[in-house]
Amino acid sequence: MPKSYRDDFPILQNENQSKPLIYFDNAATTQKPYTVLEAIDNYYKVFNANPHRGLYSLSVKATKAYEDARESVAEFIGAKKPSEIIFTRNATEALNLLAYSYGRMVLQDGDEIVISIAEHHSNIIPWQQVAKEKGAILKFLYLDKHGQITEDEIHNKITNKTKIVAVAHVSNVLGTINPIENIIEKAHKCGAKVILDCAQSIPHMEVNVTKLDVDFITFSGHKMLAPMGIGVLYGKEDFLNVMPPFMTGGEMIEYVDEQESTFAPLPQKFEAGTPNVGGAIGLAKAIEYIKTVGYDNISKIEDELTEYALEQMVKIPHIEIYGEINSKKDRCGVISFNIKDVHPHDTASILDADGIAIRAGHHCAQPLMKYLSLAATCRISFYFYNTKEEIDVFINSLKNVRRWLHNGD
Ligand code: C6P
Repeated sequence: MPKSYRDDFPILQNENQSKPLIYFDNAATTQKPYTVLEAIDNYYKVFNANPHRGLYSLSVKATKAYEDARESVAEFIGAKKPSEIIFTRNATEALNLLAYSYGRMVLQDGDEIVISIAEHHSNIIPWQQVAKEKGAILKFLYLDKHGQITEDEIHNKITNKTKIVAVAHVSNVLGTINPIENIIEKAHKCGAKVILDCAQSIPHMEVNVTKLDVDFITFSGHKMLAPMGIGVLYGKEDFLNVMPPFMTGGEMIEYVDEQESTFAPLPQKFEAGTPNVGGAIGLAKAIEYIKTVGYDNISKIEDELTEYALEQMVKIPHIEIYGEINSKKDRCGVISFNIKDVHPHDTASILDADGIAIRAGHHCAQPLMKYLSLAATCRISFYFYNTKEEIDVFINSLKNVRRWLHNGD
């Protein structure tokens, strides 16, 4: 990997616990390059103003930057129009918007919503809530022993009763890439709409909404080099147009009377209140950075890192890895594992003492944990700025975990 990528990230020059920082928690959030940090800094220093409201030049500039960011996102994901891009706080808010606006609008008693057992809580709880309210039924696609959703599951669970299918493109626990083309095809044949949670895919691979013919996608900026507090909902214009607003207030109206209001057209209808202009500018810069590195390059680097890590991890005694261990199969650089007789929190703390940041816990996927008969796992997740040298340090540290705790092997 050219050294220059790493040099672009100020935090990667720092130490953690007096050791060089090894950041392996990229599925939780990614680090930010200088260009993104500088763009946000410049916005607040040079043209901070409330967009869409002011008639003075500073506000016009802020409005233009915010709307330019929307255009960048639209172009990046292959949307037909910028107005199909709704800025939210994060993927969670985008998924809630869909459940409470689209879900409430279309679901009736006995209708079915299909999700997978590997969903993040953000793509489970909103559907549970709306299903209860509407008398709809929440059904789950289960996984085979490799962590994959099978053809049979898709065939059997998605039926003419299904109104909504909402699945993660990539699992945040197992790193599995789901068979989304087949899911979209089956759902559309049955007249259902498809929501893809791209929180864990879009930082690493191309997502083109037009090629996929997907109805809605959601993602968070902070998992793809942008700041926290900016997320995206993409929706096909025809659906967004007929959906009721999720939140109401300033910015999203056309006219407000004492008892009734009319709403602004897309995208403002779904963006109540002062938006996160700095966040949108940061997201546009992050997209620019990702394009410069290139998805082909990102995949190549991450596939090599995943293969290198898995090859060595499987040889460590007492380790159990969950999901697909063949790095060539449909999987990304997210690896969940446990060390026998060691609580994942202890593993994470011991690795932290060596400067390595990993996540341990249920990863906001408790139904998956229960399905796999696990309480928690350790999880490492790579981004293109990670290196094989970092994996070497991690493997050494991992080998010492049981020794630390048991004075044993
Ligand atoms: N997963 C993780 O460590 P927010 O928090 O709204 O930015 O993203 C929610 C979300 C939705 N879907 C998937 C597949 C996700 O992985 C996440 C966030 C983080 O795995 C934080 S729990």
